[in-house]
Amino acid sequence: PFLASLLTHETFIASKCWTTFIDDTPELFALVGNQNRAQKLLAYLGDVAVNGSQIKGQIGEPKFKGEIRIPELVSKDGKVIDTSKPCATGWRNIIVEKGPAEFAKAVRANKGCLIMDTTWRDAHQSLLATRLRTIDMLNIASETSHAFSNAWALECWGGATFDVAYRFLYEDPWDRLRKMRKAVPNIPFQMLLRGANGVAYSSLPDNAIVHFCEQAKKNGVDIFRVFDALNDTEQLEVGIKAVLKAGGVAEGTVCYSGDMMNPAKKYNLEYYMTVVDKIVKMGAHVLGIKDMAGVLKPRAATLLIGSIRKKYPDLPIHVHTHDSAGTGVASMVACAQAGADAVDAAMDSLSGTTSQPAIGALLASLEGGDLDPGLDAHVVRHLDAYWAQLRLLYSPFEAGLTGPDPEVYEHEIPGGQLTNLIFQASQQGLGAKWAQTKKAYEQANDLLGDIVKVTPTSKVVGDLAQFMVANGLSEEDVHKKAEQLDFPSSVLEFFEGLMGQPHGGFPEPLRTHALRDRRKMDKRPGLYMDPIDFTKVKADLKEKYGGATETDVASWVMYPKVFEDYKKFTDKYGDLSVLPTRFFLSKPEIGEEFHVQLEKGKVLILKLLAVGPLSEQTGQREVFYEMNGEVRQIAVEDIH
Ligand code: 3PY
Ligand code: ZN
Repeated sequence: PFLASLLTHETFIASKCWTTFIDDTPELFALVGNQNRAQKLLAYLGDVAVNGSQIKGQIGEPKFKGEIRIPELVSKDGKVIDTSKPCATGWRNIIVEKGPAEFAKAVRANKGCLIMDTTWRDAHQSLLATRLRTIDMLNIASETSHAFSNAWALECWGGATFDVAYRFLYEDPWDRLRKMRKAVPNIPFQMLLRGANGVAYSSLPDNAIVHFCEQAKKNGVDIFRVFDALNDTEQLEVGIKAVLKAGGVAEGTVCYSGDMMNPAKKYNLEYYMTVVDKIVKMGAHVLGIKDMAGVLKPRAATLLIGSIRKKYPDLPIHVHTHDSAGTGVASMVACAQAGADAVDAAMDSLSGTTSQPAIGALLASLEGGDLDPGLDAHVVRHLDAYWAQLRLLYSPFEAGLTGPDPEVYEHEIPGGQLTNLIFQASQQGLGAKWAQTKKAYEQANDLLGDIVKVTPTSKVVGDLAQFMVANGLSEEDVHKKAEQLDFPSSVLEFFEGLMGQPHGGFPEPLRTHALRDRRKMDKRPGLYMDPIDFTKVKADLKEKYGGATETDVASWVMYPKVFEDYKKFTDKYGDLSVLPTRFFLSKPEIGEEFHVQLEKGKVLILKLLAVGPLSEQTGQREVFYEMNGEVRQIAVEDIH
């Protein structure tokens, strides 16, 4: 049809110059673009119809099969909120109009304790293997902008969402950021940055972090929670400086580990105060406390936040926790009472256990008093009707957690990793081994010198624990056989110094025995690395892909192989981020109609008509789809 329209187009017939033809007649080329996209989309849908979804980590089909209902938001005084347009008021306006320093002052002057909603980042990272897709955030974006107009921020980017978007969802995380930003103009967007590791799993050259932060700020991030997994302040400084240079709000963060109230433990109040002092000196606008495992008990919270507040009356404090043991609300209330300006929580349906504490519970605990977060609990509850449906839609990624794990105070496994390890154990039928893995995690941590555990160091401890279980090694065995053992690569990278320097140094002689003739870095890794040649990277990518945006460059620098695999996938199937999640993860019923909006005003109406028999000759099946009233046939290889 394209060639026919082309040959009969009056401009073409009039033989106008070919090169201006594209500019003068964009509708024909848009048509071709859309047909191309539609064809690629059909290739994916055909694959799913024959072979099922191949999304990694997916077990079974979504439990939610109906049409997702967008709830009406009703305020506590019974008013229906008009969500046809996003809300325009919110804390972001202060950041945009007056800058990060004035934002910090304004939040200190605010009486209540603000809430950051983590639903779009940490909640699904901790409960649903980070699989939440862009479309499911955009579908509720306008409602969210109203319900959370007085929130500190939406945590919606960074951490594991960056590589998982490319790797397993075949989405461009930058595209997600830009779309979310457009849909939610009023609430600050917060991201999680792993200091000198960026959003990767070990350090990168300093200029890669600078470039990445510039791009993140330009594309929509306002507040950067910058942490280092070992609280190595030199590593942390790389991230904080990059954020300050980019003009973002720098939330310099200390990771909380162990039990401050137990004098036998390594990390005590004095230790934390020393790290805080250094973060303040670096010029961070906000201090973050990151309790990634949910081990900050209420009494410790009172002491820690109280001490920081006393020493730094003007410094905004923002606390993050996980509800693994079920003490999240109690701890966040204790933080608020001790002087925290903001605490983290998640939408009720995506909260609890390894995720953040429930917003509803936190609002109920603080409402009406001096610390009232200033959100309408009624509205938030209505909004949660959406997330209740989504939790079922993403049921294939549930880890099967049954309740709180008070043992977290011993093993100290971070929320996201705890879910992940339970999932892996259940997949391998290692029910009994799960208890062993937790114990081994504790032992692995001791072997490594009782380190702060969060991405990427938590992976090091987890890998060593699994290695010990798989090989039946005790702590003593590891010490004795260290010179012969073939340690996991993450353990060797940690020992090399690629993740920074642990407090109190590396364990010896284990480090030397494990490394043998590998290098030892005793300064931060960035000092050993050559800067990235951005001009060359850009030219190389341009040559390979015919074009490269600045954000493509940032992604390639962070994850070259992941980026290239993503490009291969989209070359074959196109941009699937527009496909509703149910049909991304499972095939429709025969004859069931569904819609895919390629872009504004371009909707495909689709219906699966039939899946043909297996051809012995080709190993393929014919799939018949109806698309906008026309029957389309796709030949798909049956991989079963
Ligand atoms: C991450 O780095 O992805 C984390 O969520 C750490 O808690
Ligand atoms: Zn977290």
